[in-house]
Amino acid sequence: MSRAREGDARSVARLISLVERASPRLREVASALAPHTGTAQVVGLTGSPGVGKSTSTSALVAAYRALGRRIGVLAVDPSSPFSGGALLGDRVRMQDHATDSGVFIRSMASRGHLGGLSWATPQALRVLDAAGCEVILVETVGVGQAEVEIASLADTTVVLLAPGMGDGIQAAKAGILEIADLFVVNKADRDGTDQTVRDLRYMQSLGGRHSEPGAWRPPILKTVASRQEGIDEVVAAIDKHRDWMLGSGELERRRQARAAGEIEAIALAALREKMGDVRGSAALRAQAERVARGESDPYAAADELVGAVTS
Ligand SMILES: Nc1nc2c(ncn2[C@@H]2O[C@H](COP(=O)(O)OP(=O)(O)OP(=O)(O)O)[C@@H](O)[C@H]2O)c(=O)[nH]1
Ligand SMILES: [Mg+2]
Repeated sequence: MSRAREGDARSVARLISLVERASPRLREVASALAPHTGTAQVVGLTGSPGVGKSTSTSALVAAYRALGRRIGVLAVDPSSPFSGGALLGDRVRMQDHATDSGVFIRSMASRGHLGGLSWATPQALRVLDAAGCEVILVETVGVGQAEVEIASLADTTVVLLAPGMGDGIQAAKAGILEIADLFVVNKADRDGTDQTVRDLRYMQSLGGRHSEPGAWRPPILKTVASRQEGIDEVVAAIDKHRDWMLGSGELERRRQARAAGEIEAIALAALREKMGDVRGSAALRAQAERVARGESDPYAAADELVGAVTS
């Protein structure tokens, strides 16, 4: 564990494996890591499939490394299980950085395991944080819940769009406007970039939480990630957002909300595990009989069951 804190890549990898396996040793690990967490800036990247998240992640890693910052990357694939060789293509692309000791790269699948993002990803973030990563990039595909979850995990959420994908409209539908701290229109080498920027500006002008006085107004940037163009500006905007969050108290607020989510997820998982034993048990059957006969009501019966597993 002390090796991981010094940033030893193999020790870090081992600790993240404990997270993935939901190892019983995690309690001990989490307790030892806790005093060393809280410094990393967690940056979430989300957007439709193929918009350029992985390319942008890789470009951002290069930009941060040029600034000498130690960086972690978590690629979260919402569709394949942990063991399923998640994001193999991305791993290959990230080989550019694989030999750099200032970069930790890890992919995790979010589904099929204890509530996915809500459970495992924050713990992996803690490991990377304690290992001294100054910035942690979390890439996730923007489908359904995933982008909302990423927003609750990240200090700064970057929403990527690309021209000509009808993305602007999709963004509004998916509520992406509400979660973005930064918009990046990637593939700015393509036609329709300025139209996408205008669409976003127009949607921003319609209101939302960002239109309140003193609120952060998400900037709209253009990049060609595959050519490293506009990436330094994205880094600068992310830094600016962090400064704003520090000054406004928003960072503290988000981190407390994140911690609350983690505690809740762990508590509910523990409870569910215990309740699992209840299912089909004599205790449940007895309560069910009483409810069916009208001798008790489902609320009182549920209270008794919960009481039985938590006492
Ligand atoms: N023209 C152009 N192509 C780009 C740019 N950025 C990425 N691409 C290409 O777009 C394709 C998809 O890029 P990825 O980075 O894999 O996109 P992604 O969002 O990570 O995709 P998923 O993880 O599958 O959702 C690749 O072929 C990239 O080379 C860009 O700025 N301009
Ligand atoms: Mg990708």
